[in-house]
Amino acid sequence: MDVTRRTFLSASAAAMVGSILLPRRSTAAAHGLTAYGLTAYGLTAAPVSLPVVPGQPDTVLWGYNGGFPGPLLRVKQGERLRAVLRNDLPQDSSLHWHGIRLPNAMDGVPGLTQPPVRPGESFVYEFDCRDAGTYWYHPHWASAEQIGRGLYGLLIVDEASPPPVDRDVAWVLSDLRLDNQAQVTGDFRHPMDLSHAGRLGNTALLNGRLAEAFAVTPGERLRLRLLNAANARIFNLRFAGHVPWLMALDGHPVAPRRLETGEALSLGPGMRADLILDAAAAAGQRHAVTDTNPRGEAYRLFDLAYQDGPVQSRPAARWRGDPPPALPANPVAEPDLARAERLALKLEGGAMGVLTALQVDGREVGLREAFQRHRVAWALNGQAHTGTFPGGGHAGHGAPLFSLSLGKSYILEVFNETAWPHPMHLHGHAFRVLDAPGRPLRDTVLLEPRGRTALAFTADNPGDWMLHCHILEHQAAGMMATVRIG
Ligand SMILES: [Cu+2]
Repeated sequence: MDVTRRTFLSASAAAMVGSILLPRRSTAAAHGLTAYGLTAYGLTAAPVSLPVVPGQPDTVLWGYNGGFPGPLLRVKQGERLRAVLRNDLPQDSSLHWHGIRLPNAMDGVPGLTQPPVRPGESFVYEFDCRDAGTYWYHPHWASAEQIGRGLYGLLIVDEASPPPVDRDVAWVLSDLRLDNQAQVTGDFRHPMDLSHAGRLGNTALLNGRLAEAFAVTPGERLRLRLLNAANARIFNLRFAGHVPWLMALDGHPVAPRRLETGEALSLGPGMRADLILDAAAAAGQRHAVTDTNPRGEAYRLFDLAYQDGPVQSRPAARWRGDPPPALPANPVAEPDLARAERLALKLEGGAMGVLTALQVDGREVGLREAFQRHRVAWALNGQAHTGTFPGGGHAGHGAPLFSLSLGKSYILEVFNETAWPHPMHLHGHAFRVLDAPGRPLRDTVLLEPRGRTALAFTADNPGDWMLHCHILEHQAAGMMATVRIG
């Protein structure tokens, strides 16, 4: 299948979704302007109409440069990225670079790290990409609506020597809540979504399309870069007939290990995983990639469809079964566990919770009143922040939840005292998840209902950083805070 590099698959209503083939440097240079180790992109946020559901009318979305998802940005590790955001939306916006350890002023949180980018205005982001891996960008203004309408894209930072594979492809997983004309419903901040599981879509998407299948070639080795860009859906992926290697989580390498047969790869909103998958079946075969819905029922996302007929590339049979080499570690400072200061973070509130009163922007209120008057349903250590109301920014967060010393190590002990899962995201840093196998470095960690975890990190990036749930309705309904470093 002929696929235009660097763009998402054609606008046709084809049932077969092709790959987003990730370009090597020469192709990227044709789109991003590269000079002296700096790659520059322009990103215009604007309404766009695209075919999402085959056989249905085009869907009106918000996208970057007319695309959904937005264009794939790509730089080499150690290089500098410049991205000029132009806002042609009917409301303010910004760009946040999820997972990138960058200077605070480039973090894209309006009201906290920069003023909002008004309609018709532009903002220049520029920073070094120190860590290789799979990252993404999205607005941090009215995130639930802006991401829920389609504003996001991938940022790939290439290792100096990427592992040899036949194809390097991205799977942006997300969902949309569509009406029967395939239009995005306008019920953002629905009370039920705010206080329960968030805005779950009714149409799960692969690379911005409702997909029947993803085409693979017998014998090829694929590097799959998975992103969960959904507002609230937690993907639990299973690969029938395949045992992919897990290579990286949230951009950071892990010791390669095979997913056990039937083992689910769990990706909460905002999370990424890099896999290496050997396409070992024969031409004509189809194997399902499945997800489970919040009720625990499995459904088919799409099939891995082995091409019938002549093989297009000549995949190297040499891969078959060989363990891939580990990706090189990123230059993240190891936290000093022996000397780390311990901090407790309690996630509270929501439907079926035990929280009865909390502080909303510093004022003590009952949870019922907080919800009715402020649409606040969640708290962190008894505090909720309503910085997203009435606009979409983060002004008025008040005092930081934690004030940390620059360069010191911390262990954040997180207790989920709610009846709901929460993918908790810290900006500007990567932390080690101490109780997960292999203690992976991540920027987002998924807590199960009543679950707990411990996160270790070095507070080596000065500034005011967001700490929030990446179920965007939970964030909007109070589940966010700032962490001050330095
Ligand atoms: Cu949450």
